[in-house]
Amino acid sequence: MRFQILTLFPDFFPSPLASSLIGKAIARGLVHVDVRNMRDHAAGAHRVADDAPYGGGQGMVLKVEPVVAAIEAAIGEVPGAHRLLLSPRGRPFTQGVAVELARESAIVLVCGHYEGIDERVRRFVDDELSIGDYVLAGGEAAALVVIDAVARLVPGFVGNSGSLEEESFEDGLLEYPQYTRPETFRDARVPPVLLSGDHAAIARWRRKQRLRLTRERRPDLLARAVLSAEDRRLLDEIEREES
Ligand code: JCQ
Repeated sequence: MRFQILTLFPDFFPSPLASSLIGKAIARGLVHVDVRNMRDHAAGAHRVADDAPYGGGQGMVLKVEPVVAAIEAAIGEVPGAHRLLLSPRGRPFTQGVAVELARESAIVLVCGHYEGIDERVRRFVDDELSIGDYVLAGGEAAALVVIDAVARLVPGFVGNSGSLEEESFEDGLLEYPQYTRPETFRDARVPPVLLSGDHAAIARWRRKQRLRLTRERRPDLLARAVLSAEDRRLLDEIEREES
């Protein structure tokens, strides 16, 4: 899997990409990341990549020519790469989108900046993605989020079993609570069922915790979750325990 990041701030990337499991995947050759400075495609001795907005207003706008030249250079290197623009206006980035993107062999990530990017850039990308409803100073952190979520789905990535469960985001429920040693920490005990060795009881407890947490914290996810008859029974139990 190959990523090309197009940015005005290439210094943003080396240490996050060298760290953790992404760094390991890069070192193993499973994932390849190139960082390209769009300023190298800007014209003139001063390589100016931004300009004042037509019509007036605050701040600066990223110019269309250096961005499109950088996209075209990236496609010249990797023909057929999927081109993405990160922006608050994009299609919401979800696990489902990460699964779709993991099927691509190459992805170009364009990092916007300033008050925005010249609108005419948009016809030179395949999709525009938002990682959430907030405004970042630039698209760099968003590009790292997308790379992290997609790269971990690449077969061979550490901890990726390549299971169907993982790839479908399973059933759309939040995960159950996890514990490890010690058994007691400042009066907080590990739930006894997890020490019981009763695998069926543990599986039931975990499922119920997932339903309880999703109901409490993310009713929007619960409404769309795939639930069995047993899940409905567990949800009834949870409701009865509450009242
Ligand atoms: C991405 N959620 C927020 C900021 C304009 C392309 O135009 C712009 C891009 C950015 C950077 O991205 C984000 C973002 N997902 O802020 C302003």
